[in-house]
Amino acid sequence: MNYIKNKIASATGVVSSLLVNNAYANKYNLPEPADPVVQQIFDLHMMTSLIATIIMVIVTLIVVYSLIVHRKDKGYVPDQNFHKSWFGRWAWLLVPIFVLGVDFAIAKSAHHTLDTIFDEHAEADMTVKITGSQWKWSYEYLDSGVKFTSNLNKDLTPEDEFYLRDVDKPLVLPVNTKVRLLHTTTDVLHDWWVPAIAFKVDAIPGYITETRTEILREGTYRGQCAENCGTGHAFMPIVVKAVSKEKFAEWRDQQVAAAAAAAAEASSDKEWTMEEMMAKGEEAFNKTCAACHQVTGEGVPGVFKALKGSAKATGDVKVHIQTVLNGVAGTAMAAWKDQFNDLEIAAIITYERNAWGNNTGDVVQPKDVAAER
Ligand code: HEC
Ligand SMILES: [Cu+2]
Repeated sequence: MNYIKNKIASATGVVSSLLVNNAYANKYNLPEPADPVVQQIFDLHMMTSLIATIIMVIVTLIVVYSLIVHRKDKGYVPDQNFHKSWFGRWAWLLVPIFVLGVDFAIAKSAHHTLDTIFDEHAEADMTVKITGSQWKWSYEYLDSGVKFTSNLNKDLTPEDEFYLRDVDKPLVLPVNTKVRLLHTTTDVLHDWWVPAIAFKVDAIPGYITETRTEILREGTYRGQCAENCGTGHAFMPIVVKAVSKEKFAEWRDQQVAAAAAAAAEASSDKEWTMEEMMAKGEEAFNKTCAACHQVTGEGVPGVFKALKGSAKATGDVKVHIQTVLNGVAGTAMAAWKDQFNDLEIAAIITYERNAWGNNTGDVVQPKDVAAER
């Protein structure tokens, strides 16, 4: 009995969320809009759902009425001359006119929304370039030069609320600011999709596509890649943290300072020890390279080469450095020179040359990497 009561309650919830425009919090509906264009899309969705619901109710009532009243076993005799009556003649014209009227009512607002979405001259206060790769997102704030990569948070388990929906570094954006989002990818089609704050377009290799957002409320917004981009498609979630303009400026300045400090460290003359490089290298490798080469360095036979015992990872250091800097053309092995500085690449290579029994004893220094760039 309680089960049925609950079912009725949740069905009522769905219907009322369709009928009542501001039942945003309902878990059966689209996410609560936090951007003016998304609000328009949401309103369109509510309007079409309402129209569809009304039509469905009317049609269902007519069908049920006919099933009950027009039964042969009740002696009902079909009207053979319906088409000769006034309604029978004019219905062929009136019904399509009515349907077209409904279509135009929807098309008018839909066209307005599409116009807003494809406005090529839209103003923006700042621009973020978003690059999809198998299987992570990289962000670059073109105004301040801040850039970083956002990876799946692998520490969560299926019991956690945001399992597979959380990242190590979220995209931080200020509220009430017009942000232009530029989309591209380094490999296959991806699609940066955060439904509460922005409409979506495909990210296409070799092209730049564009969307915008103007986040109205502070908070955390989550999304996913919306183009099937390979076996890791489900493991490249998106998290956007919207903060006040002041907090954003503070965060941005911190990032700029941290990047400058890291660059200074990478280009200093310091000779790094094996322990320092192994620790740095292991962290970076597990975060970025293990997706394909695996934490064990054994790769996936036939797909991702093993680094454990590999001739390249134990042979000539220069060739090894070149492979990591420039990738291997025509394979999934990307060029990493733009994503890591010399220190990071030196650490990763030192790790690869000494982990998993690859005991070469080589400690690669940042200047060795700089020489190969
Ligand atoms: C998207 C999957 C992927 C990721 C991520 C990846 N690799 Fe690779 N890597 C490959 C593939 C595929 C090859 C084999 C290329 C070929 O056919 O020569 C390869 C080859 C290599 C080789 C040469 C191995 C050999 O024996 O020829 C090295 C070294 C290497 N990768 C290092 C790295 C490092 C360092 C990282 C992280 C910064 C990394 N890879 C991230 C897919 C990947
Ligand atoms: Cu993707």
